[in-house]
Amino acid sequence: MGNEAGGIRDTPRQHTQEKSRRYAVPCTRSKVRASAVVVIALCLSASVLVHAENFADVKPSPQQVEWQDLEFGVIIHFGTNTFLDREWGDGKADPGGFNPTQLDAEQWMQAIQAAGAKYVIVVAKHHDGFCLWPTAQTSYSVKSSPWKNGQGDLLREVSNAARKYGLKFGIYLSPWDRHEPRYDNSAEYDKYYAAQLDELAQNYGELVEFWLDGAGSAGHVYNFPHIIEELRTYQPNTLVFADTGLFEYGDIRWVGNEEGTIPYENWNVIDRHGYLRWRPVEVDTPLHKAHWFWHPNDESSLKTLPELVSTYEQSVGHGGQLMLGLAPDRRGLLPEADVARLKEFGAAIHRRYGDNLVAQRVPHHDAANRALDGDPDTFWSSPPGTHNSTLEVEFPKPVTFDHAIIMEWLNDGQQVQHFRIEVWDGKDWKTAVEGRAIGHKRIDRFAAVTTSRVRLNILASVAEAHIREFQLFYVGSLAPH
Ligand code: FUL
Repeated sequence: MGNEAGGIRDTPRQHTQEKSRRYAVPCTRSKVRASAVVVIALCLSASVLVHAENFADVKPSPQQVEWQDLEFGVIIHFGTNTFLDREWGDGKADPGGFNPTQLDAEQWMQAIQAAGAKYVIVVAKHHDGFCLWPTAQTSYSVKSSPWKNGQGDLLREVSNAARKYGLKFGIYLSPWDRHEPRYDNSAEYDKYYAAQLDELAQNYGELVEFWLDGAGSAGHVYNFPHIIEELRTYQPNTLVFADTGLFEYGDIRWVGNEEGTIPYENWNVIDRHGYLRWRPVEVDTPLHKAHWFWHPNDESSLKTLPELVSTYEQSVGHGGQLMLGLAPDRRGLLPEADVARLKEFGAAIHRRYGDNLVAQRVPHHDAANRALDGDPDTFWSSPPGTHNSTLEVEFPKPVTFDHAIIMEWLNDGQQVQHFRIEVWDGKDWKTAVEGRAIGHKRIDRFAAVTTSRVRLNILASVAEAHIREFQLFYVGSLAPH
């Protein structure tokens, strides 16, 4: 990989660009080795030409399938920044300032559960280097803070609480470290980072996701191949999130913005410098606009309910994963207003998508029922060898709807490449929605229609279409739009 020059950025606002910068990894090859590598590369590319990969042939791993089903997680930022009104700490904060007096991880989990999220990522160490667990690698941690007289372990508390509430648990460990003196020596810092990762990977149970963030690291050399090997040794099923700069190491890709939207079309397979991989997308966005950490007098930045619903529809509803940023306050609690908003959010999603009108259909006990039964664990396959097919729903009396959810069974790859939702007006099929990618979940909004016949018309699928669910809803004036 190339080693792009660039100093450490010092303002959070710049980090979106930072994420797109490339990390450097060590390169020790001699010229002789380099020519051998060229010969091997030519042979490999010849065999690649013979066995050309096709987008449609690439399938997810079982871990990716399971992770995509989670749909919605949260990421928690808490640390010395919380007490200093900062987003990016400079690494000089006194651990003595970290003293939440009412910390209650179960309060966090209750709010997270009410929002409908399925997993929790904790920022174990942010760019300031302060560690929320009593690591043996540095004293710059909760061990040196007054919280629980230096006896606390925030990761233990959060991982226990998460599991108690049926939520999966994961970790963010910032590579960029503004406190650790070894950061200036790449090889030494690699050892430090890998040792911390070992602690996290071995002591807090199964990690659903490991967040590898590129912010701040431009120009620094890391031995990521080794670091990821360490992680995989103890956590073979963890999915690594990686932003653009760490493209090679990720199982999940960054969406490229922090606004909470996935631009269409969203295909799960991407080209990684000449080879194709299944890389589902994750959308990270904070509950408070542009703030990952808690700040005093910041109530006005709390996203409104319509904003959150729109974020949901443009992330989960565009076939991706929503990662919502939450920030406990100086008490160690999620602020009451945030808790209330999370609860409203969960309730609003349930209200909009809790009453699937397809349940009112004329029952036909054929294979198509598996896409209409409201159970995403069953799916309908169009007849073998087909590249187009239709799935029709008939109602005993006309129903009115204005939203649809379609879910594709992805285990065998993303097959559907063009479809329409069509309604029968008594004479003809009229198009309500026309789209390309479906993917894990697709939510479409359209002008309300009233009909007793509707169909999903798959105009093109690479192989048989596999549909887990085709659902219809009337949202109407349900606030928010
Ligand atoms: C970014 C970081 O720089 C932010 O501070 C935050 O942690 C976000 C989730 O990732 O890259």
